[in-house]
Amino acid sequence: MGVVVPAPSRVGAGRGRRCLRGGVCGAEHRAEREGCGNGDRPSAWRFPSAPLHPIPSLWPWGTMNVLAPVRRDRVVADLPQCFRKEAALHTRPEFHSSVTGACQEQRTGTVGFKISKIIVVGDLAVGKTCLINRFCKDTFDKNYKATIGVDFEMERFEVLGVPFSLQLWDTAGQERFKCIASTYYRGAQAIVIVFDVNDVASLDHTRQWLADALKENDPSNVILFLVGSKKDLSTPAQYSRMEKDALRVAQEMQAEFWAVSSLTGENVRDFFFRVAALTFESSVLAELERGSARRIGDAVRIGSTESDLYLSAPRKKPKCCQ
Ligand SMILES: Nc1nc2c(ncn2[C@@H]2O[C@H](COP(=O)(O)OP(=O)(O)OP(=O)(O)O)[C@@H](O)[C@H]2O)c(=O)[nH]1
Ligand SMILES: [Mg+2]
Repeated sequence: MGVVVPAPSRVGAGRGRRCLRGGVCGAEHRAEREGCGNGDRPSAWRFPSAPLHPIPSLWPWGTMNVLAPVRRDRVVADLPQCFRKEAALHTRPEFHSSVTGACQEQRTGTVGFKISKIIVVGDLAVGKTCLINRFCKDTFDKNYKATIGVDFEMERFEVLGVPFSLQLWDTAGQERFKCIASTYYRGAQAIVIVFDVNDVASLDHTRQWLADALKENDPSNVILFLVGSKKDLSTPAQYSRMEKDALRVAQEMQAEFWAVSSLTGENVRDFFFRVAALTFESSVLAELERGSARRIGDAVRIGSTESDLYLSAPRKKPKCCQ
């Protein structure tokens, strides 16, 4: 689709600008640290303005690792806990033991080099952009400026000693931009569906947002989060009424539920740490599974005669071998 993404709604300030070449960029451009090939270097590649503390232990691959260093406050040493046990992706107190073992033995394959794509969807003005900005830049803008198309931010973590990057895609909630935004849904590892805890209609609409996002992704390969925003605006009584409904929706979707406030920052950091940790855990488990599948494949090849390996007639030997 020859989409020309309109001008960004919030220019500069470290937000990722879109590829003006059109089509799907995102993860596909991650290797293009020089930008999108059209001179429009995504601004999210700029290093965060906060002081960085390169930690030597964060660089097990030495000069191979060309991404920005990990900030000290992005180090995940223990599994961050869920917000509500009733709607959690899992309630284990620690990382899966095979994941911990793989990290200790540096058997995480390509996970340390990959960038995981997280898409953030939901109705207009529910607070998607503010949520990302609170975490990535520790800022909050009380004025509403609609996101036009999509924006993205990069966040680098270190999880169990392994570098891990998240690309956070902030999509537009306005109907007129939905078509553009949905072209960026593909290849997500996690889908974050945001609603406003003070607006029951926005909770109802989360089912449709999920359905649209899953059209572009394999449901068995993505992890889901349902996030209620603007918690600061509801009274405890209003909030607890809404939470019952939200937990039900989250259970239906098999999503993990969180409630946050980007204004006060309540739960925002914990939420993104949980996203990073669970995405990391599932990436390592997938990598281990791929590794063992490869080993089983090798064992089959070693133990087989050539005739076992080919369903059709065995390949002819080259003339020189006859
Ligand atoms: N009180 C309060 N207001 C919030 C919070 N989060 C967002 N807002 C306000 O809600 C409005 C919309 O926020 P945005 O983050 O721009 O909403 P959005 O979901 O990105 O909207 P689109 O880009 O149009 O899809 C802004 O005026 C914000 O200041 C919050 O946690 N508390
Ligand atoms: Mg927005």
